[in-house]
Amino acid sequence: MEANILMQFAQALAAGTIRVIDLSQPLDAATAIIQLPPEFGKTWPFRMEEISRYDSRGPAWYWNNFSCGEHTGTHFDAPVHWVTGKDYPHNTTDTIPVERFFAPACVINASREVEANADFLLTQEHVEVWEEKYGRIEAGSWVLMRTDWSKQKDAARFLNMKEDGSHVPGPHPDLVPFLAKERDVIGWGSEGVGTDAGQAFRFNPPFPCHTIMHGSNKFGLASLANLDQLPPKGAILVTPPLKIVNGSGSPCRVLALV
Ligand code: 23J
Ligand code: MN
Repeated sequence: MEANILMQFAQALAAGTIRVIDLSQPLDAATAIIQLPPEFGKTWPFRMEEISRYDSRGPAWYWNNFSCGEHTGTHFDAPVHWVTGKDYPHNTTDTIPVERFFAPACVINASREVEANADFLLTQEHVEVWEEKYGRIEAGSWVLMRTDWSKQKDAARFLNMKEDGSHVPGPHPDLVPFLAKERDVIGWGSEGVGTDAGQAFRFNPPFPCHTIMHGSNKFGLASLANLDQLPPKGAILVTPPLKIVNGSGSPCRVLALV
């Protein structure tokens, strides 16, 4: 065995003893985008236009233009995304210290509860039961809520909009300060279109995950997939957003080392 830890890492990847799991959703024009009440500004959906494909527009090359909102598909939320996080230094996609894009993950499985209730909210009690089994959530860890919601491939079912808004699971408003302040996590990740529950605009405070996580200089990951392939503890996430100057977030190829 190679003594150098990075060479050990390379060998483990080559041997398959460390596997890489893709936690990202495919990104195309069908990718669901968040629907906010009509008085608010709108995010663009993902759009792609071919520039050339080995043809008269470019005989030897294929490439595309694309456009989308920063918060499209599997994406990273920076602290500056919310008004509560606007004054932290290094709170934008281009200034967050890059070391923070590598962190361990705790995966809490709520798929059974969500099957019975699309509005299920993960509570502190649920997290404490998880901690009794797997140990205390370590400072600097991601907390990922596994719901299997990402298995809804149809955008309408994924957003689950009703007369009274979207019905998608997320964190209970009382869980968020516990994770941010008592566990000092690096951020919260969920399989829904945003980090907050679909009905979170009604909560006190509204959008508690955005308000409190970003207000504590923490991050968010939304529209995650394949959380069912992760162990409850022990995976390392790789989550670099694009280096958008003053960006509030970006689509992100989220990878887990297992
Ligand atoms: C803007 C306003 C409300 C929400 C969001 C964005 C997101 O979920 C997001 O993608 O950050 S809830
Ligand atoms: Mn977002």
